[in-house]
Amino acid sequence: MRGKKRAFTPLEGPRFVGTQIKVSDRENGRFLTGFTRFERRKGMLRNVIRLSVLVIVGSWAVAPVRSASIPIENASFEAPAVDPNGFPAVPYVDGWTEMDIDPDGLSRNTGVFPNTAPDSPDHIVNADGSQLAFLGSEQGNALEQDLAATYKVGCDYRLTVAVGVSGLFPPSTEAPVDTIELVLYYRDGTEVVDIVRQTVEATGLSLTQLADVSLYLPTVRSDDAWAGMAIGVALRATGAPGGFWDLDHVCLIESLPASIPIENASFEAPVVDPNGFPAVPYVDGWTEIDLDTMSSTNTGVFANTPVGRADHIVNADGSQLAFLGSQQGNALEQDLVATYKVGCDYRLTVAVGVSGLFPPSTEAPVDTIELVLYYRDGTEVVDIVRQTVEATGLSLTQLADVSLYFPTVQPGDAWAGMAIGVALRAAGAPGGFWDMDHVRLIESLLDPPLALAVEE
Ligand SMILES: [Ca+2]
Ligand SMILES: [Ca+2]
Ligand SMILES: [Ca+2]
Repeated sequence: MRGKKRAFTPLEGPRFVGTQIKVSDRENGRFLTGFTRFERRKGMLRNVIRLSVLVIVGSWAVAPVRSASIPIENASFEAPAVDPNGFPAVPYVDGWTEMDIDPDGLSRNTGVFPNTAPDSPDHIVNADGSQLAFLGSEQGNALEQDLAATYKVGCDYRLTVAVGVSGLFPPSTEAPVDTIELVLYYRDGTEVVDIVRQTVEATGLSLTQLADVSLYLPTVRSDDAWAGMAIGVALRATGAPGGFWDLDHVCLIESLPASIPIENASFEAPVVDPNGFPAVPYVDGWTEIDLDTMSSTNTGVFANTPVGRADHIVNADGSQLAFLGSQQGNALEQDLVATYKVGCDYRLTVAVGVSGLFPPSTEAPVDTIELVLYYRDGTEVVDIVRQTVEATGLSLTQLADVSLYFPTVQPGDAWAGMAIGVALRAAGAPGGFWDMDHVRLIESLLDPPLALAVEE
């Protein structure tokens, strides 16, 4: 494109003609790419450039790159290439460590084979590329690979493999049913240590159509032994001898769950006057559903007491918390800017404690609160999922994290694409107060563990 003249028509405005150059945008202290020569109003070029910068930044903010495919060597088992004029299988798999218990030492329990011609009755209709792997069904046979990538703190992982069964020598589908395991492991020294395993049964699998099976590893924490260690992938036979599995298209997706913004999530506003009464009956950013319609004294914020005081909350986030009267009907609600995204799952977490002076009842009937995710049908609040939390066992000086898990949003769900609603509702009798802090909503792109889905 260098030196070549290009014409473009921005937003049906005046026609700009020119070559691409850098333009200094002094107001924002940076260089932008633009077009030099243009007809008519000069100001509009600047506006168009600004607009395009905004659009780019905006689209990053809305859809950040949050998941990535982790490279796996020979993930589709296309190597070594099988000679089309020779025997239609090779007992080796490039890039993988073969655990092969072939009693004759010929490595015939693991290898690769080419798919048959499309008109052949045993053609695998959804193979990836032109070859697949075979794996003998007897426990002890396996394919393993230590990846260059490592388990990253804050990320979760999904391993997916396309699985089928040999037409000539299928694994047993009668008891004891043959199985394989998908495994994610790390190494402690040289020893393989499994982190998660998913067992897959031969029952219902096809010889001509592979089924995707998945293994899910939840968010890696900094204190996990595998944090920062090389990722290990294993596909292990765990059955009896005599059968063969077909494997293809091993895929590992790494995803960084996103934190969804919640206004005043830590209840630091309005700021409580340090020289005044240590509580305010209002909560910025939240809709207060308060049974005390006159004075709003059932919902508000309060300042944590100083360190060393008997009622100091040791793990408060920031310097303030919210209080919520225990009587059913009191609640804090917030309609977020973010929407429920198809394919995502959500975890709402709140730090909860009880008032030292007026704790909710821990004797029958025990007071409870509910964490709720909702959407609005018009103006009406429609609960999607609720989690009840009892006052029993909660502390006045140490908050406990309680969570609501909401699995994958499906395309047909009424709330798909709707604004996310968060509610914290009292569901008990009057007389007590709950302490709440640090509301968090995490969105993850990965499904929870998939059940084996077999398509006929
Ligand atoms: Ca393949
Ligand atoms: Ca082999
Ligand atoms: Ca706080």
